[in-house]
Amino acid sequence: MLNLFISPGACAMASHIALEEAGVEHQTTVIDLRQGQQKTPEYLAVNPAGVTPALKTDQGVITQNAAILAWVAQTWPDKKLAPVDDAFEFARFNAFNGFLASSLHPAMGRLLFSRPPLEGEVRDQAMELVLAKLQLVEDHLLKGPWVFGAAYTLSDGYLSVFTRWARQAGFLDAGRFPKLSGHLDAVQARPAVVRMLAAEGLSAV
Ligand SMILES: N[C@@H](CCC(=O)N[C@@H](CS)C(=O)NCC(=O)O)C(=O)O
Repeated sequence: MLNLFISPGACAMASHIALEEAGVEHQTTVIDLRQGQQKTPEYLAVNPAGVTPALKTDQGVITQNAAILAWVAQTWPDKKLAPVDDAFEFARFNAFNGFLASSLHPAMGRLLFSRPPLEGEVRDQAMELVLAKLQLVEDHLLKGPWVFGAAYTLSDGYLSVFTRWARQAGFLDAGRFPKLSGHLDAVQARPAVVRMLAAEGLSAV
């Protein structure tokens, strides 16, 4: 059976949502990041990079949310979780996920999870960078109602990880980011996401 290594509330939620949306049987294994379980020999044998998520499949382990999302969408094409039949549209799906992984996620991670926490001008600059990236999504990348328009894709669940963090931290201002705020509400209302949140012991924010 598929085994997804997760850390509740962390970015592995994107892959967890994907498995729930696909409706495939899976189990989850919790890696407690605060306890440093991502650096234990047992987990490093699964993912030597020492981060979650990692997905154990019959063929081996897949790491990186963007890769797991593409694999889920391609493995269960009938679920229509990404435009897998159109090379151009699928490239755009991967480009959006690449932006989340390589741009928005690192910027938010630095702002919210730096230890020791950022302070003063350094924190202000980190916040400006995050707000500029959210503005890019608000103004250009999020077509609405879903990222690519009328059809929900796994990019929507992935984006919601970061807007969830932003709302929890108090800077997903619905006045400045009306599309992103409405998008997060819509994602959190999906049955698959409700199941994911319950399985991770979380609530909608
Ligand atoms: N680009 C990777 C990022 C993975 C990542 O950084 N995961 C974080 C949680 S959101 C983690 O496990 N951090 C633990 C650590 O850095 O020690 C992905 O999307 O899979």
